Amino acid sequence: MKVQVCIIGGGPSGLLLSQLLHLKGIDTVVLEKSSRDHVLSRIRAGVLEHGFARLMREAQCGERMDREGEIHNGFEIAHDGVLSHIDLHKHSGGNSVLVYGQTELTRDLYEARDRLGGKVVHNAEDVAPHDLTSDRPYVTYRANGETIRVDCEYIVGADGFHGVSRKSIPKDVLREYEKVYPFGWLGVLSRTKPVSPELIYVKHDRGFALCSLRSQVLSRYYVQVPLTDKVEDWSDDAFWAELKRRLPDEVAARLVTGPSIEKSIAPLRSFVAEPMSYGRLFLAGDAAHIVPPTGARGLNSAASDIYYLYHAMLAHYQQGDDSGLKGYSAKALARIWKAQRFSWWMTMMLHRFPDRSEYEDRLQQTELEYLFSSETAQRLLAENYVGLPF
Ligand code: FAS
Ligand code: PHB
Repeated sequence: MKVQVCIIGGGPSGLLLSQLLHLKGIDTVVLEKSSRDHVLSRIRAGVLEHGFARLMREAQCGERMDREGEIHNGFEIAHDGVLSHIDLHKHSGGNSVLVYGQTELTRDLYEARDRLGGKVVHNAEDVAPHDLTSDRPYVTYRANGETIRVDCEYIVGADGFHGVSRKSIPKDVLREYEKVYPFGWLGVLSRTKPVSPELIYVKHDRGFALCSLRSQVLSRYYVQVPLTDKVEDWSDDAFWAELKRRLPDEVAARLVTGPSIEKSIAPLRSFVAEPMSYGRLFLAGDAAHIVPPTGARGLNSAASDIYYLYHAMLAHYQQGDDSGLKGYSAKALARIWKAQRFSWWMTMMLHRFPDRSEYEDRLQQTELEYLFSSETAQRLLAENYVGLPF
């Protein structure tokens, strides 16, 4: 097989880039190690920056997102038993976010690839990039017991945190920055009416909680749990009881509970790999960076990588201009680190840290008090949450 761009990973990053390049006549293939059903079985992000939504529309994949997604102009922070509203629309100069689940977004991308006849290979085993520093790189993978070679001009590693791409960059070239948090998020998806029309982030002495949604009949809730907890330790009843303990009374009183249709524990980490390119390999999305989901930056950070890489590839193929490819890593990292900072800040402000000093606890309380007393602080939060410019 010979293509211009070989994309490793059929998650949102890889699919979105493949779709955008295809629409400009650039030939790609996506190599995904799992089945499509497995990719679509994962419950992940729920909030899209307006920049991500714009990219989906440019990729001709925004129709159902715009029909079924919910525009949110703000969210609540619950603390000390009361709700305080953050007006994103007012404090970000008129921007908002779109609440639309990553699962549905990925489904839309797959269907768009099918409509265009895009090449997506599922169950690709032992995917391996080769000759990254040559001008004729290639990728091999195994399917039905035979090894297949994909000759290409560029390789995009969009294969997530556990993928093969980042690990293909030599150890003496790659620098990794990481912070692991001493807790995880236990998440539940339930076919129940959301407790609130807007998201509620909860700071409580028992730990963080989050009330989110996928639609008016599908709710997504999280509670902070110790890293030692296992999902089988948590019955549905135990989850609902703990969530109610952390919510303000009037919110807990109207919480509609029901059976979980998905329940999982995700550890929280902050991670960045530099550089995000090596020879003809370019990393995008979770392959290069991870944030704690507190700031809803995970999937959204992938969007700016895809935007930069898309325009860099266009400049190369349409004008023979390689400045975008040469400058991709520095440009992507500049925005990635701002998303890292914001996600770290939201996480430090809202979670319970078991080994924190009393001084640090008071500082955390002061962070919230300052936020609610200062429109400047709220503008800072809002401009990051709706998405910094690409
Ligand atoms: P992905 O990991 O989504 O996709 C990578 C793809 O590459 C996968 O399909 C994988 O099967 C494939 N792959 C891996 N190795 C391969 C190989 N060797 N060969 C071929 N294919 C390979 N973000 C938020 O904004 N809000 C949230 O609430 C949130 N919750 C999350 C919960 C969990 C448990 C996780 C893991 C992440 C969460 N995220 C959240 C972040 C998440 O949404 C990511 O940012 C998003 O999936 C990034 O998309 P991709 O970069 O495409 O990576
Ligand atoms: C979600 O709906 O899954 C979600 C929303 C906002 C976050 C994290 C997760 O900050």
